[in-house]
Amino acid sequence: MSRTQTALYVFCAVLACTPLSCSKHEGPARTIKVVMKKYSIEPAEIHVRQGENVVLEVTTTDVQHGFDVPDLNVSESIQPGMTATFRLPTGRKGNFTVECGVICGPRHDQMRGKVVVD
Ligand SMILES: [Cu+2]
Repeated sequence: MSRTQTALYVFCAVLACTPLSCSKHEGPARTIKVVMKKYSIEPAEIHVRQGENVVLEVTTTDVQHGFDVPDLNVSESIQPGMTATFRLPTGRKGNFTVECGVICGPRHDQMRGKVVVD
C-alpha cells in the first residue's frame, strides 16, 4: 500500500466512525412527550435507562410553566403554543423530582413529577 493509499484508508476509517455511531448513547433518541397543565405533569413518571438517548418534548395546555429537574440541572421554560425540545440527562441512576418552575396558581406546589433512571 502506498502512503497515499494508507492515508486514504485511515481517513475513511475515521469517517466511518462518526460521532453518532460511536456515541455512548444507545441508538437514536427516544422522544417522550410531556404535557404540563394546572396542576399536573403527564406522564407523572418518566422511566429511562441509564445512558439512554432521550429527548423530551414538553408543552403546556394552559399557562406558562417550567420543567425543572434541579438534581439534573434541567430548567426549561414551557410557553403556551410552543414545544420545548431538549435532551434529558440520563448519565446518573436515581429518582429525580420534576417540579414546575413558574408559580402558576394556588396549587402550583402540587405540580410534581419524577424522572427515574435505572
Ligand atoms: Cu406550573
